[in-house]
Amino acid sequence: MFISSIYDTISVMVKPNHYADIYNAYEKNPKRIRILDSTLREGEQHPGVSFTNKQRIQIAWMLDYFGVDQIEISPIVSNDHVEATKTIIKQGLRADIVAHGRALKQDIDIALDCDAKSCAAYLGISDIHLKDKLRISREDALCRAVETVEYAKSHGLEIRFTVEDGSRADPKFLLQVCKAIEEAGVDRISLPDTVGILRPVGMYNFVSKVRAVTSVPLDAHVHNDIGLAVANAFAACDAGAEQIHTTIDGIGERTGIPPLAEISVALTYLYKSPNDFKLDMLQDMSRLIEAYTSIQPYDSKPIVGSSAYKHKAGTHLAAILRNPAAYEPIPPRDVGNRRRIVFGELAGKTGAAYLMSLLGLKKDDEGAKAVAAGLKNLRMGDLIEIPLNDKLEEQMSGS
Ligand code: HCA
Ligand code: CU
Repeated sequence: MFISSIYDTISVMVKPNHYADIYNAYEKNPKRIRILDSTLREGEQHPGVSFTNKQRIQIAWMLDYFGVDQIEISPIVSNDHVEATKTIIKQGLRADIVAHGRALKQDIDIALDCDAKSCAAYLGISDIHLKDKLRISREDALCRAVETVEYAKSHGLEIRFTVEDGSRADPKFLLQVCKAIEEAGVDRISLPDTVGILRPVGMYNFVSKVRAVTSVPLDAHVHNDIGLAVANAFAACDAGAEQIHTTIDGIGERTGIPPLAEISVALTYLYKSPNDFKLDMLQDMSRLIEAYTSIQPYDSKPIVGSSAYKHKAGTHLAAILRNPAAYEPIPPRDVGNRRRIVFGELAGKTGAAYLMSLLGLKKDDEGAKAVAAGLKNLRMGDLIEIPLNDKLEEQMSGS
């Protein structure tokens, strides 16, 4: 009796995620992981996506207000993109605007023409890219990489260099290129898993190898072909990368790259990275991209999906009505989403009683049982969904 009451007291004092936090915590002073958002570059490589310049400018403002560190755009694509890049740079946003292009002087010139302070150049370094895409030798690639970096630096630009398809390149050549561009003065190196072929420990090893031979800040650019992009991005950070590339809703070539929502929420809540993101903008940003692309995120998409905060099974409803943290790791309002209760054949007695109280009916045990049985008999699956407004949430916490 006495022991169980001690346990009861302890269990109410401890925050719901406390023990999970103990498992997650692996550093006393977590380092800050930055975000580069590439919705305007990688995102526009998603099939069917092409923003207008007005939309590009609005997206840049939103990303900046949200708190990302860098925003990437590719002025080399078209005159429209040049205009968009120039205009976005003129806004004087807090985030760096990175002009992305190939490892060619002519692309660096376009970045300069846009008055960019920061640029990114990519060059395939795997044998398949060298032989079948670029048709150049390793020596040529090495020269081109160094010359591009030197050219950008001599024109006063910050430059990130991307060793494209680096995860499939000969590690000896990868390290040779990284060391050579470091010597040439590169400001950051992006380590991409361009075709999404690594598992998390593979990404860890890939980044560790480069981390061991250079002190240049490293970016993780990972693709989601097998669904491991978010996990791989964090594995890269464990190995020393300090900036993750994202897009809103994860749009990008093929299956895309890590979504901004998952990365920013995990950084804040699971990695305790000291960023200052306005997480409550996340669902609105996702809706904006949906409106501009007609790509609807799947309903169970983490954080921003329409089902991410729906509760359905009777046992879940019973717990949620007492304390939403029972089935919500992060409160929906923190990320701009809303809690919804689904009433249907799984609602059970507690769900039925709650539904009755919402409809102004007197709650009684027998009535609730009858309504629960009625919902089950209808065999209609989900009958209604109720988004909880402030008043209902208050009532819930007061009951
Ligand atoms: C591309 C390739 C790239 C570049 C990544 C980066 C990749 O489409 O240009 O510049 O960091 O996945 O390797 O997106
Ligand atoms: Cu990519």
